[in-house]
Amino acid sequence: MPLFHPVRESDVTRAIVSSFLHQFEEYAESDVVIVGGGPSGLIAGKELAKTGLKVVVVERNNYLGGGFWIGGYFMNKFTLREPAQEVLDELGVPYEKATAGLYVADAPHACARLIAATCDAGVKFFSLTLLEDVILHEDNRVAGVVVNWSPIAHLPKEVSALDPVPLESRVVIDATGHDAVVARKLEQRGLLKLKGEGALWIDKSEDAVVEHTSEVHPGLVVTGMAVGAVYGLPRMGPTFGAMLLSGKKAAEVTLDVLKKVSISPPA
Ligand code: 48F
Repeated sequence: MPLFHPVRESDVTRAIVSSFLHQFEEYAESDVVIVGGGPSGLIAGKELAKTGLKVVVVERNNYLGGGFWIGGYFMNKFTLREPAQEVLDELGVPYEKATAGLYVADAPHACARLIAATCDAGVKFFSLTLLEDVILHEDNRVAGVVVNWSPIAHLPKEVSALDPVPLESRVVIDATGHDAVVARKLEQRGLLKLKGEGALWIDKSEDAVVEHTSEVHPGLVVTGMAVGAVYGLPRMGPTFGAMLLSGKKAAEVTLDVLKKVSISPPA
């Protein structure tokens, strides 16, 4: 007597295709698109989805977490400074005190818990999905993103010339880390000037990143290391408190933006 229920192979394919397409169709329009599934993007998504908003994360890799799986060098321990350990308390991640105000934790544990909490909050994900461009509407307001299947970037020209598809949203969050990919799309069109990331200075960088987490252009909020690239702030290396608190602030900023604007879809 077999352990598993009998099933047709074609039903396995149909289950995947119809579930994915249903979700893709539903999230062709959402309240918030977050580009980048690293720590700052995941925290922002979790906080926003908790309020009932429709949130989707677009991630070019086939896994979420960005740089949060590894702390520094090749070692999977990360640090954070007070008061960011409170976020680990919320997520249920254990940590140890290293020195006064400095904590160390297992990166895989924290990353896995953060991903799970983000899923539990209701955020949806498009993996292997690369941001190619932004949608700009009246007054150059960012009104969504243009995405493609990410392996396309590594394929021959005949294939890589495939057209991408647009995803509409009321706000876009750039959580693409050091590259600040979404903000750069605006820079390419002369709508924003990026200062570029500064050299490492832990004490200065973390407060500055949280402080500068903001709406940099109508419809576009920046979080995490993308903030450093936009505002020319020092980098902080393997300490992650600012990523978590910047993600939280990005959610607050986004809620304020959404309160101010009421954007209806095109007729
Ligand atoms: O790099 P990442 O973890 O950004 P973050 O949230 O955190 C930075 C820290 O990991 C660390 C640090 C802090 O101590 O210095 O670097 O700011 O996550 C960025 C995510 O964005 C994805 C990328 O694969 C990663 O998972 N990403 C980047 N470009 C694109 C993208 C793109 N064009 N389309 C889709 N996803």
